[in-house]
Amino acid sequence: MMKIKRYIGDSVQDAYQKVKVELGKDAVIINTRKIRRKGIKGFFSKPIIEVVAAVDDYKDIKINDFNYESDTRKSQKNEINYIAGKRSFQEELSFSNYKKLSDIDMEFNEIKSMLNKVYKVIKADEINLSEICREYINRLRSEEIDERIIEKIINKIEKLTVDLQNNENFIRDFIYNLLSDYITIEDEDLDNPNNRVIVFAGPTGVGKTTTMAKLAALYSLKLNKKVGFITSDTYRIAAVEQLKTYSDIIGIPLTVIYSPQEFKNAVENYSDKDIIMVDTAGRSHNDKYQLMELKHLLNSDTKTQVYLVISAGTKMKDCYDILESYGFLDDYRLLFTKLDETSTHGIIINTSFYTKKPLSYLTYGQNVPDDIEKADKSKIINSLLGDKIYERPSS
Ligand SMILES: Nc1nc2c(ncn2[C@@H]2O[C@H](COP(=O)(O)OP(=O)(O)OP(=O)(O)O)[C@@H](O)[C@H]2O)c(=O)[nH]1
Ligand SMILES: [Mg+2]
Repeated sequence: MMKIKRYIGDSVQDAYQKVKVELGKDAVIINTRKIRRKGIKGFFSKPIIEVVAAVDDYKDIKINDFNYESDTRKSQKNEINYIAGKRSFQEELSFSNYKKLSDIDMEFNEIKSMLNKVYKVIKADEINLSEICREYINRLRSEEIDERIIEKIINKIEKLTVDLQNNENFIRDFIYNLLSDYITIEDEDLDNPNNRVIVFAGPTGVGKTTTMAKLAALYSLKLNKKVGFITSDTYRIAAVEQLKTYSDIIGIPLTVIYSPQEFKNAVENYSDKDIIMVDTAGRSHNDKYQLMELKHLLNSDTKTQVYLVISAGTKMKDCYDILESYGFLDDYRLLFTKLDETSTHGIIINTSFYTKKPLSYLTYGQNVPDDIEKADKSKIINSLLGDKIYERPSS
Protein backbone atom coordinates (compact mmCIF):
# COMPACT_ATOMS: atom_id res chain seq x y z
CA MET A 1 0.00 0.00 0.00
CA MET A 2 1.28 3.43 -0.81
CA LYS A 3 1.23 5.98 1.97
CA ILE A 4 1.24 9.67 1.03
CA LYS A 5 1.77 12.36 3.67
CA ARG A 6 2.30 16.08 3.91
CA TYR A 7 5.04 17.65 6.05
CA ILE A 8 5.73 21.22 7.02
CA GLY A 9 9.18 22.54 7.92
CA ASP A 10 10.95 25.84 8.40
CA SER A 11 13.42 24.91 5.69
CA VAL A 12 13.70 22.27 2.98
CA GLN A 13 16.22 20.35 5.11
CA ASP A 14 13.95 20.52 8.13
CA ALA A 15 10.95 19.19 6.17
CA TYR A 16 13.02 16.44 4.52
CA GLN A 17 14.31 15.43 7.94
CA LYS A 18 10.74 15.00 9.18
CA VAL A 19 9.92 12.88 6.13
CA LYS A 20 12.96 10.72 6.77
CA VAL A 21 12.17 10.24 10.47
CA GLU A 22 8.57 9.27 9.87
CA LEU A 23 8.52 7.53 6.51
CA GLY A 24 12.08 6.25 6.43
CA LYS A 25 14.84 6.79 3.91
CA ASP A 26 12.90 5.08 1.11
CA ALA A 27 10.29 7.79 1.03
CA VAL A 28 9.93 9.58 -2.28
CA ILE A 29 9.44 13.30 -2.42
CA ILE A 30 6.49 14.01 -4.68
CA ASN A 31 6.32 17.75 -4.31
CA THR A 32 8.11 20.54 -2.48
CA ARG A 33 6.80 24.08 -2.34
CA LYS A 34 6.94 27.29 -0.39
CA ILE A 35 3.75 28.28 1.39
CA ARG A 36 2.76 31.08 3.71
CA ARG A 37 1.05 30.79 7.05
CA LYS A 38 -2.63 31.65 7.00
CA GLY A 39 -3.86 35.13 7.96
CA ILE A 40 -2.30 38.57 7.97
CA LYS A 41 0.74 37.37 9.90
CA GLY A 42 1.57 35.05 7.06
CA PHE A 43 2.39 37.98 4.83
CA PHE A 44 5.11 39.24 7.10
CA SER A 45 6.76 36.01 8.10
CA LYS A 46 9.21 33.82 6.24
CA PRO A 47 7.53 31.28 3.99
CA ILE A 48 7.45 27.72 5.29
CA ILE A 49 8.12 24.60 3.27
CA GLU A 50 5.52 22.01 2.46
CA VAL A 51 6.70 18.60 1.33
CA VAL A 52 4.47 15.83 0.08
CA ALA A 53 6.14 12.45 0.34
CA ALA A 54 5.13 8.89 -0.33
CA VAL A 55 6.36 5.54 0.78
CA ASP A 56 5.33 2.08 -0.32
CA ASP A 57 4.73 -0.07 2.80
CA TYR A 58 4.24 -3.24 0.87
CA LYS A 59 7.43 -2.78 -1.05
CA ASP A 60 9.31 -2.29 2.22
CA ILE A 61 8.39 -5.74 3.41
CA LYS A 62 9.11 -7.28 0.07
CA ILE A 63 12.49 -5.74 -0.24
CA ASN A 64 13.46 -6.65 3.32
CA ASP A 65 12.31 -10.24 2.82
CA PHE A 66 14.19 -10.75 -0.39
CA ASN A 67 17.11 -8.59 0.44
CA TYR A 68 20.16 -10.10 -1.17
CA GLU A 69 22.44 -7.13 -0.74
CA SER A 70 24.21 -6.54 2.51
CA ASP A 71 23.26 -3.31 4.23
CA THR A 72 26.68 -1.85 3.73
CA ARG A 73 26.73 -2.62 0.01
CA LYS A 74 23.27 -1.25 -0.38
CA SER A 75 24.11 2.02 1.32
CA GLN A 76 27.32 2.25 -0.71
CA LYS A 77 25.33 1.73 -3.84
CA ASN A 78 22.77 4.29 -2.78
CA GLU A 79 25.51 6.75 -2.14
CA ILE A 80 27.04 6.16 -5.56
CA ASN A 81 23.68 6.54 -7.19
CA TYR A 82 23.02 9.63 -5.18
CA ILE A 83 26.31 11.14 -6.22
CA ALA A 84 25.70 10.16 -9.81
CA GLY A 85 22.31 11.84 -9.58
CA LYS A 86 20.46 8.56 -10.02
CA ARG A 87 17.71 7.16 -7.89
CA SER A 88 18.43 4.08 -5.80
CA PHE A 89 16.75 0.84 -6.74
CA GLN A 90 14.28 1.30 -3.91
CA GLU A 91 13.65 4.91 -4.81
CA GLU A 92 13.13 3.91 -8.40
CA LEU A 93 10.66 1.25 -7.38
CA SER A 94 8.51 3.47 -5.22
CA PHE A 95 8.77 6.28 -7.76
CA SER A 96 7.56 4.01 -10.53
CA ASN A 97 4.74 2.78 -8.31
CA TYR A 98 3.73 6.34 -7.78
CA LYS A 99 3.96 6.96 -11.52
CA LYS A 100 1.87 3.89 -12.20
CA LEU A 101 -0.86 5.09 -9.88
CA SER A 102 -1.04 8.47 -11.54
CA ASP A 103 -0.98 6.80 -14.96
CA ILE A 104 -3.89 4.62 -13.99
CA ASP A 105 -5.70 7.66 -12.72
CA MET A 106 -5.17 9.46 -16.02
CA GLU A 107 -6.23 6.46 -18.05
CA PHE A 108 -9.29 6.06 -15.92
CA ASN A 109 -10.28 9.66 -16.55
CA GLU A 110 -9.70 9.25 -20.28
CA ILE A 111 -11.90 6.18 -20.36
CA LYS A 112 -14.54 7.97 -18.38
CA SER A 113 -14.69 10.92 -20.77
CA MET A 114 -14.65 8.56 -23.77
CA LEU A 115 -17.54 6.60 -22.32
CA ASN A 116 -19.44 9.83 -21.77
CA LYS A 117 -18.96 10.73 -25.43
CA VAL A 118 -19.99 7.29 -26.63
CA TYR A 119 -22.97 7.37 -24.31
CA LYS A 120 -24.11 10.65 -25.88
CA VAL A 121 -23.73 9.33 -29.42
CA ILE A 122 -25.47 6.05 -28.90
CA LYS A 123 -28.09 7.31 -26.47
CA ALA A 124 -30.60 7.67 -29.28
CA ASP A 125 -29.43 4.49 -31.07
CA GLU A 126 -29.88 2.33 -28.03
CA ILE A 127 -33.58 2.70 -28.02
CA ASN A 128 -34.20 1.59 -31.58
CA LEU A 129 -35.18 4.88 -33.07
CA SER A 130 -35.39 5.17 -36.82
CA GLU A 131 -32.71 7.15 -38.64
CA ILE A 132 -35.20 9.98 -39.23
CA CYS A 133 -36.11 10.18 -35.56
CA ARG A 134 -32.47 10.14 -34.56
CA GLU A 135 -31.77 13.04 -36.89
CA TYR A 136 -34.57 15.05 -35.32
CA ILE A 137 -33.35 14.23 -31.82
CA ASN A 138 -29.82 15.30 -32.76
CA ARG A 139 -31.26 18.48 -34.22
CA LEU A 140 -33.00 19.26 -30.92
CA ARG A 141 -29.78 18.51 -29.07
CA SER A 142 -27.88 20.89 -31.31
CA GLU A 143 -30.36 23.61 -30.29
CA GLU A 144 -29.39 22.84 -26.67
CA ILE A 145 -32.84 21.74 -25.67
CA ASP A 146 -32.71 20.39 -22.14
CA GLU A 147 -31.96 16.64 -21.98
CA ARG A 148 -34.95 16.17 -19.71
CA ILE A 149 -37.28 17.48 -22.42
CA ILE A 150 -35.52 15.36 -25.05
CA GLU A 151 -35.96 12.30 -22.90
CA LYS A 152 -39.70 12.93 -22.74
CA ILE A 153 -39.84 13.22 -26.52
CA ILE A 154 -37.80 10.03 -27.03
CA ASN A 155 -40.10 8.14 -24.68
CA LYS A 156 -43.10 9.15 -26.76
CA ILE A 157 -41.43 8.37 -30.12
CA GLU A 158 -40.31 4.96 -28.89
CA LYS A 159 -43.92 3.88 -28.59
CA LEU A 160 -44.59 4.55 -32.29
CA THR A 161 -44.59 1.77 -34.87
CA VAL A 162 -41.60 1.39 -37.18
CA ASP A 163 -43.73 2.61 -40.11
CA LEU A 164 -44.64 5.81 -38.34
CA GLN A 165 -41.05 6.29 -37.18
CA ASN A 166 -40.00 6.18 -40.80
CA ASN A 167 -42.62 8.64 -41.97
CA GLU A 168 -40.77 11.95 -42.03
CA ASN A 169 -43.86 14.18 -42.24
CA PHE A 170 -45.54 12.35 -39.43
CA ILE A 171 -42.44 12.55 -37.19
CA ARG A 172 -41.96 16.24 -37.79
CA ASP A 173 -45.60 16.96 -36.91
CA PHE A 174 -45.40 14.63 -33.95
CA ILE A 175 -42.36 16.41 -32.49
CA TYR A 176 -43.83 19.78 -33.43
CA ASN A 177 -46.93 19.03 -31.38
CA LEU A 178 -44.95 17.80 -28.40
CA LEU A 179 -42.80 20.92 -28.40
CA SER A 180 -45.90 23.00 -28.82
CA ASP A 181 -47.30 21.60 -25.55
CA TYR A 182 -44.17 22.78 -23.74
CA ILE A 183 -44.49 26.42 -24.79
CA THR A 184 -46.94 28.97 -23.46
CA ILE A 185 -47.41 32.29 -25.18
CA GLU A 186 -48.69 35.40 -23.46
CA ASP A 187 -52.28 35.98 -24.32
CA GLU A 188 -52.28 39.71 -24.80
CA ASP A 189 -54.37 41.92 -26.95
CA LEU A 190 -52.05 44.76 -27.87
CA ASP A 191 -55.00 47.10 -28.31
CA ASN A 192 -56.31 46.35 -24.85
CA PRO A 193 -53.37 45.36 -22.73
CA ASN A 194 -54.30 43.43 -19.58
CA ASN A 195 -51.89 45.47 -17.51
CA ARG A 196 -51.27 49.16 -17.67
CA VAL A 197 -47.98 49.08 -15.82
CA ILE A 198 -45.17 46.96 -17.26
CA VAL A 199 -41.90 46.55 -15.35
CA PHE A 200 -38.76 45.46 -17.22
CA ALA A 201 -36.48 43.47 -14.93
CA GLY A 202 -33.52 41.21 -15.50
CA PRO A 203 -29.74 40.86 -15.45
CA THR A 204 -27.40 43.65 -16.49
CA GLY A 205 -26.96 44.53 -20.14
CA VAL A 206 -29.51 42.13 -21.56
CA GLY A 207 -31.38 44.89 -23.40
CA LYS A 208 -34.12 45.99 -21.00
CA THR A 209 -33.96 49.67 -21.91
CA THR A 210 -33.66 49.02 -25.65
CA THR A 211 -36.59 46.59 -25.58
CA MET A 212 -38.69 49.06 -23.63
CA ALA A 213 -37.98 51.72 -26.27
CA LYS A 214 -38.93 49.28 -29.05
CA LEU A 215 -42.23 48.43 -27.37
CA ALA A 216 -42.98 52.03 -26.53
CA ALA A 217 -42.49 52.98 -30.17
CA LEU A 218 -44.78 50.14 -31.20
CA TYR A 219 -47.52 51.21 -28.81
CA SER A 220 -47.29 54.93 -29.36
CA LEU A 221 -46.38 55.22 -33.06
CA LYS A 222 -48.14 52.18 -34.50
CA LEU A 223 -51.06 51.68 -32.12
CA ASN A 224 -51.55 55.32 -31.13
CA LYS A 225 -51.50 54.55 -27.44
CA LYS A 226 -50.52 57.09 -24.80
CA VAL A 227 -47.33 55.80 -23.19
CA GLY A 228 -45.47 57.03 -20.10
CA PHE A 229 -41.94 56.08 -19.06
CA ILE A 230 -40.72 55.63 -15.50
CA THR A 231 -37.18 54.71 -14.59
CA SER A 232 -35.78 53.62 -11.26
CA ASP A 233 -32.35 53.09 -12.77
CA THR A 234 -30.45 55.91 -11.16
CA TYR A 235 -27.31 53.89 -10.53
CA ARG A 236 -25.61 55.07 -13.68
CA ILE A 237 -25.84 58.61 -15.03
CA ALA A 238 -25.83 57.24 -18.56
CA ALA A 239 -28.85 55.05 -17.84
CA VAL A 240 -31.24 57.99 -17.41
CA GLU A 241 -29.65 59.75 -20.39
CA GLN A 242 -30.19 56.68 -22.58
CA LEU A 243 -33.89 56.51 -21.76
CA LYS A 244 -34.27 60.30 -22.02
CA THR A 245 -32.96 60.11 -25.57
CA TYR A 246 -35.60 57.55 -26.51
CA SER A 247 -38.31 59.47 -24.68
CA ASP A 248 -37.39 62.63 -26.65
CA ILE A 249 -37.28 60.85 -30.01
CA ILE A 250 -40.54 58.96 -29.57
CA GLY A 251 -42.20 61.83 -27.69
CA ILE A 252 -42.96 60.05 -24.44
CA PRO A 253 -42.71 61.68 -20.98
CA LEU A 254 -40.16 60.28 -18.54
CA THR A 255 -40.31 60.29 -14.76
CA VAL A 256 -37.25 59.37 -12.72
CA ILE A 257 -38.04 57.84 -9.35
CA TYR A 258 -35.82 57.26 -6.34
CA SER A 259 -38.09 55.28 -4.02
CA PRO A 260 -41.05 52.90 -4.08
CA GLN A 261 -43.25 55.73 -2.71
CA GLU A 262 -42.35 57.92 -5.69
CA PHE A 263 -43.26 55.01 -7.93
CA LYS A 264 -46.84 55.08 -6.70
CA ASN A 265 -47.04 58.85 -7.26
CA ALA A 266 -45.53 58.59 -10.72
CA VAL A 267 -48.09 55.98 -11.76
CA GLU A 268 -50.89 58.15 -10.39
CA ASN A 269 -49.59 61.15 -12.31
CA TYR A 270 -49.81 59.09 -15.50
CA SER A 271 -53.53 58.47 -15.04
CA ASP A 272 -54.14 59.65 -18.63
CA LYS A 273 -51.76 57.02 -20.07
CA ASP A 274 -52.89 53.76 -21.67
CA ILE A 275 -49.66 52.09 -20.79
CA ILE A 276 -46.79 52.82 -18.41
CA MET A 277 -43.37 51.26 -18.91
CA VAL A 278 -40.96 51.01 -16.00
CA ASP A 279 -37.22 50.52 -16.56
CA THR A 280 -35.14 49.11 -13.73
CA ALA A 281 -31.37 48.87 -13.23
CA GLY A 282 -29.84 45.63 -14.35
CA ARG A 283 -29.48 43.38 -11.34
CA SER A 284 -26.83 40.77 -11.02
CA HIS A 285 -28.88 37.80 -9.93
CA ASN A 286 -26.24 37.17 -7.28
CA ASP A 287 -26.78 40.58 -5.73
CA LYS A 288 -29.42 39.90 -3.09
CA TYR A 289 -29.54 43.54 -1.95
CA GLN A 290 -30.39 44.86 -5.40
CA LEU A 291 -33.02 42.17 -5.86
CA MET A 292 -34.58 43.28 -2.57
CA GLU A 293 -34.95 46.79 -3.98
CA LEU A 294 -36.85 45.44 -6.94
CA LYS A 295 -39.00 43.46 -4.55
CA HIS A 296 -39.91 46.64 -2.64
CA LEU A 297 -40.81 48.40 -5.84
CA LEU A 298 -43.13 45.60 -6.82
CA ASN A 299 -44.61 45.26 -3.35
CA SER A 300 -46.23 48.69 -3.55
CA ASP A 301 -50.00 48.71 -4.08
CA THR A 302 -49.64 49.38 -7.78
CA LYS A 303 -50.61 46.42 -9.95
CA THR A 304 -47.79 45.60 -12.32
CA GLN A 305 -46.83 43.07 -14.96
CA VAL A 306 -43.17 42.09 -14.89
CA TYR A 307 -41.29 41.21 -18.06
CA LEU A 308 -38.23 39.19 -17.08
CA VAL A 309 -35.72 40.04 -19.78
CA ILE A 310 -33.06 37.42 -20.54
CA SER A 311 -30.50 37.29 -23.31
CA ALA A 312 -30.99 34.21 -25.51
CA GLY A 313 -27.22 33.71 -25.44
CA THR A 314 -27.19 33.00 -21.69
CA LYS A 315 -25.71 29.63 -20.74
CA MET A 316 -28.48 27.28 -19.67
CA LYS A 317 -26.99 26.72 -16.23
CA ASP A 318 -26.74 30.47 -15.60
CA CYS A 319 -30.25 30.92 -16.92
CA TYR A 320 -31.66 28.43 -14.40
CA ASP A 321 -29.77 30.32 -11.65
CA ILE A 322 -31.30 33.59 -12.87
CA LEU A 323 -34.80 32.11 -12.87
CA GLU A 324 -34.24 30.82 -9.38
CA SER A 325 -33.15 34.17 -8.01
CA TYR A 326 -36.19 35.85 -9.56
CA GLY A 327 -38.35 33.09 -8.09
CA PHE A 328 -39.74 35.63 -5.61
CA LEU A 329 -41.83 37.08 -8.44
CA ASP A 330 -45.23 35.39 -8.28
CA ASP A 331 -45.93 36.08 -11.85
CA TYR A 332 -43.94 37.29 -14.81
CA ARG A 333 -43.59 37.01 -18.55
CA LEU A 334 -40.43 35.78 -20.21
CA LEU A 335 -38.84 38.09 -22.78
CA PHE A 336 -35.81 36.94 -24.77
CA THR A 337 -33.38 39.33 -26.41
CA LYS A 338 -30.41 38.98 -28.76
CA LEU A 339 -31.73 35.94 -30.62
CA ASP A 340 -29.56 37.20 -33.48
CA GLU A 341 -26.43 36.70 -31.38
CA THR A 342 -26.79 32.99 -30.78
CA SER A 343 -27.26 30.02 -33.05
CA THR A 344 -29.11 27.89 -30.50
CA HIS A 345 -32.57 28.74 -29.28
CA GLY A 346 -33.34 25.84 -26.95
CA ILE A 347 -33.30 28.30 -24.04
CA ILE A 348 -36.73 29.58 -25.11
CA ILE A 349 -38.43 26.23 -24.75
CA ASN A 350 -36.37 25.14 -21.73
CA THR A 351 -37.40 28.17 -19.69
CA SER A 352 -41.00 28.08 -20.85
CA PHE A 353 -41.20 24.40 -19.90
CA TYR A 354 -39.64 24.81 -16.46
CA THR A 355 -41.20 28.05 -15.31
CA LYS A 356 -44.58 27.52 -16.99
CA LYS A 357 -44.50 31.29 -17.52
CA PRO A 358 -45.71 32.66 -20.82
CA LEU A 359 -43.36 34.04 -23.44
CA SER A 360 -44.02 37.65 -24.39
CA TYR A 361 -41.63 39.15 -26.93
CA LEU A 362 -38.47 38.15 -28.75
CA THR A 363 -35.89 40.63 -29.99
CA TYR A 364 -33.27 39.95 -32.62
CA GLY A 365 -31.25 43.11 -33.24
CA GLN A 366 -30.30 46.59 -32.04
CA ASN A 367 -32.66 48.53 -34.27
CA VAL A 368 -35.31 50.49 -32.42
CA PRO A 369 -38.18 49.93 -33.05
CA ASP A 370 -37.92 47.21 -35.70
CA ASP A 371 -36.10 44.25 -34.21
CA ILE A 372 -38.86 42.92 -31.98
CA GLU A 373 -41.89 40.72 -32.36
CA LYS A 374 -44.47 38.96 -30.28
CA ALA A 375 -43.32 35.44 -29.49
CA ASP A 376 -44.89 33.15 -32.08
CA LYS A 377 -45.19 29.47 -31.29
CA SER A 378 -44.91 28.16 -34.84
CA LYS A 379 -41.91 30.36 -35.62
CA ILE A 380 -40.12 29.25 -32.47
CA ILE A 381 -40.75 25.56 -33.11
CA ASN A 382 -39.91 25.72 -36.81
CA SER A 383 -36.69 27.44 -35.88
CA LEU A 384 -35.90 24.66 -33.38
CA LEU A 385 -36.69 22.08 -36.05
CA GLY A 386 -34.19 23.56 -38.45
CA ASP A 387 -35.58 26.62 -40.21
CA LYS A 388 -33.12 29.40 -39.45
CA ILE A 389 -35.68 32.08 -38.68
CA TYR A 390 -34.06 34.38 -36.16
CA GLU A 391 -30.67 34.75 -37.80
CA ARG A 392 -29.54 38.10 -39.15
CA PRO A 393 -30.30 38.26 -42.88
CA SER A 394 -26.66 39.15 -43.56
CA SER A 395 -25.29 36.12 -41.68
N1 LIG B 1 -27.68 42.13 -31.10
C1 LIG B 1 -28.59 42.61 -30.26
N2 LIG B 1 -28.26 43.58 -29.40
C2 LIG B 1 -29.21 44.05 -28.55
C3 LIG B 1 -30.54 43.54 -28.55
N3 LIG B 1 -31.24 44.23 -27.59
C4 LIG B 1 -30.38 45.09 -27.02
N4 LIG B 1 -29.16 45.01 -27.59
C5 LIG B 1 -27.94 45.76 -27.28
O1 LIG B 1 -27.49 45.40 -25.99
C6 LIG B 1 -26.84 46.50 -25.37
C7 LIG B 1 -27.41 46.73 -23.99
O2 LIG B 1 -28.74 47.17 -24.10
P1 LIG B 1 -29.52 47.94 -22.95
O3 LIG B 1 -30.92 48.14 -23.43
O4 LIG B 1 -28.79 49.14 -22.49
O5 LIG B 1 -29.47 46.83 -21.81
P2 LIG B 1 -30.03 46.96 -20.33
O6 LIG B 1 -30.56 45.62 -19.95
O7 LIG B 1 -30.96 48.10 -20.21
O8 LIG B 1 -28.68 47.24 -19.54
P3 LIG B 1 -28.54 47.77 -18.02
O9 LIG B 1 -29.55 48.85 -17.83
O10 LIG B 1 -27.14 48.23 -17.94
O11 LIG B 1 -28.79 46.57 -17.16
C8 LIG B 1 -27.03 47.67 -26.30
O12 LIG B 1 -25.88 47.81 -27.07
C9 LIG B 1 -28.20 47.24 -27.19
O13 LIG B 1 -28.17 47.84 -28.47
C10 LIG B 1 -30.87 42.50 -29.49
O14 LIG B 1 -31.98 41.98 -29.56
N5 LIG B 1 -29.85 42.07 -30.30
MG1 LIG C 1 -30.95 49.74 -18.95
